Amino acid sequence: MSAITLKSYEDRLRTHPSPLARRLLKIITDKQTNLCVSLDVQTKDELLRLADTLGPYVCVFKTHVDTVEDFTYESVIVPLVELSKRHNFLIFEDRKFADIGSTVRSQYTSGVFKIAQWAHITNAHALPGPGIIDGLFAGTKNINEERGLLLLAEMSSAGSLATGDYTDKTVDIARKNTFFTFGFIAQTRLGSPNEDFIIMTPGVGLDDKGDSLGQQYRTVDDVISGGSDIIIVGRGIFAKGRDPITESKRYRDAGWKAYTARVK
Ligand code: S5P
Repeated sequence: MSAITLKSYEDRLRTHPSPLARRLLKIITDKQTNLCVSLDVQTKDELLRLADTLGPYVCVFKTHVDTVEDFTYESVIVPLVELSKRHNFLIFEDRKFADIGSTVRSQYTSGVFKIAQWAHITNAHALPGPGIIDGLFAGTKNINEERGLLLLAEMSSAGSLATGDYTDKTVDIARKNTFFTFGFIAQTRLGSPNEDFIIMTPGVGLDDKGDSLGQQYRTVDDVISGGSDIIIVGRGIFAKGRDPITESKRYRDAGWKAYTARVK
């Protein structure tokens, strides 16, 4: 893939249509990190410990709170939000909504997790059509802080059906509300050159090629030179035998170096 030239994060934060994206671009610029760590752990102690120790190196922490076995709102979300303020990172609940607007609105705002209350970012499949964005956006009505949505336009897993026409139509759907839908989970740069979607890319690993369940990894250089804005890394940082602090610094440095080369 040929290298893509894009404006700096700092230039983009002045003009981005989404308040959440402007806040995110400011954090990236101030902390000089385009690393999102995927906190895929099963206990609240591990989640909070990692959020505290790795907080300085990331712009975003991505969570799957439904996999935390001892989850309670008070013991997980309250301290996590506190840590997000202390270390200046955003929280991204990787919920991958995929239902009709009315249902996703309830899933986003209610139940045990009340995602809209605390997750600055969440994501959704475009499969149900534009009503899914309307439903989620309606869920932000009484929230007095920036909220943003990413659509899954492409996936990292082998055999993904989110390609070609599906990806193009996902971009079209995102265009209907760029105040809220600020970007994509994707593997490539999407949107036209005069648009500014934030691309967050999972399936990033410097030491592995994939796992036994279909995950596929690309290098940091490959992903950022291809026009992605933020790398999402999970097991590259946490897998057994790896030191999360050492690996976070390594991915942060690699991500920033690749970005600096891109904006030159
Ligand atoms: O296409 C995708 C989209 C997502 S959000 N591929 C992914 O792997 N993800 C998520 O990124 C996945 O749910 C997991 O939480 C993370 C990748 O984790 P890793 O351990 O493979 O880096």
